[in-house]
Amino acid sequence: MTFGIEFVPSDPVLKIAHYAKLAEQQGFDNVWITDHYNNRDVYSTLSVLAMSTNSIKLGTGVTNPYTRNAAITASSIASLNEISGGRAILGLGPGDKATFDAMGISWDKPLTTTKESIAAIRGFISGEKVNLDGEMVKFNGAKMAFRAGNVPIYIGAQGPKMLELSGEVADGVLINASHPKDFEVAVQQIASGAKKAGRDPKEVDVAAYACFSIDKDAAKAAKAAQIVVAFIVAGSPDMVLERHGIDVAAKADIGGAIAKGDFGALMGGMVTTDMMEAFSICGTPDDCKARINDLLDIGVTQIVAGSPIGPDKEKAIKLIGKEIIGK
Ligand code: F42
Repeated sequence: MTFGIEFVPSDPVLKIAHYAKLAEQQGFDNVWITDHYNNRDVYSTLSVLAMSTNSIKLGTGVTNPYTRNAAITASSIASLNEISGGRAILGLGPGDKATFDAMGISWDKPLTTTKESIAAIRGFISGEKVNLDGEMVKFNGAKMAFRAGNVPIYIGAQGPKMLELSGEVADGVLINASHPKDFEVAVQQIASGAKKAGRDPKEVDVAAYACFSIDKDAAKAAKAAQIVVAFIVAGSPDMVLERHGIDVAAKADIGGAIAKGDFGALMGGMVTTDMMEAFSICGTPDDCKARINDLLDIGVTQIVAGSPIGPDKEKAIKLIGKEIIGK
């Protein structure tokens, strides 16, 4: 099992570098940086992390094939691989419609675009002249002028077809989920994609990209995760809510409270214990360890501690290092 940590560069880059260094010291294997146009740039952030750490692997968690052409992504990730001495990982997912609507980008065929982009990026990274006449991605003899070694490619996926694609073509998959019930289904879908491609499903690193909140005081840990869980509920497909026995109507209520900025209502009972249980790894080190063990039993191979990590990030990173990774 490996441990990852996610940072959202809504924080200044140097602050993230401080946390990443601490995570490396505490035994984390991977740091993942999210990519949204309105935050600090993912590759600038990862380049600073490359210079301030020594061994932790550095991943985009995740970038997308719409805002950046596949050749540009290949050049960026290969540059990071060179700067970091071979520590880069490319995490790629299709992104979401609302973001691209705001940017005036049409979000067509996300699955096909992801699949074809990965084929092109693999070609660029391995130094090939890329000729691709895909449905969504086209290249006519483009080629990188430099090589910087191999880069593993992970896919950010939740849907059945995306999970199957991950099994077919990816080195790993980052799944935004925290509960064994979600992974029971996902692991089967990944395995079916792998088998289709003649691969051993074990070749695919299955990462729980989880809402994580740890503190010695369980109530403090829960309080820090409530808002993140509210956003997850508001954005979850009905099928996922039903899988966890959560009233689908609550989604609209929580979405409404988020839209109004009514955080008092959200913190005052709208986010139920069942929701916390379904959509976060949360509580004391023992609580978190119990959930992690359940996830490992079901086939998860990497735990990524995502936002909020804990009520106090620095304390939380140290607590994970001492009480979970180090044990
Ligand atoms: N998105 C970001 O923008 N930034 C991030 O930093 C980020 C991090 C992140 C981390 C982990 C993670 O799991 C996801 C993350 N995401 C991030 C979101 C990510 O980019 C994707 O939005 C998300 O993972 C994709 O969700 P999904 O697997 O549900 O895929 C969507 C596109 C979907 O609808 N999938 C369907 C499925 O069954 O899997 C398939 C849809 C399909 O088949 N489409 C056809 C096609 O060709 O695309 C077209 C069908 C037609 O009718 O035309």
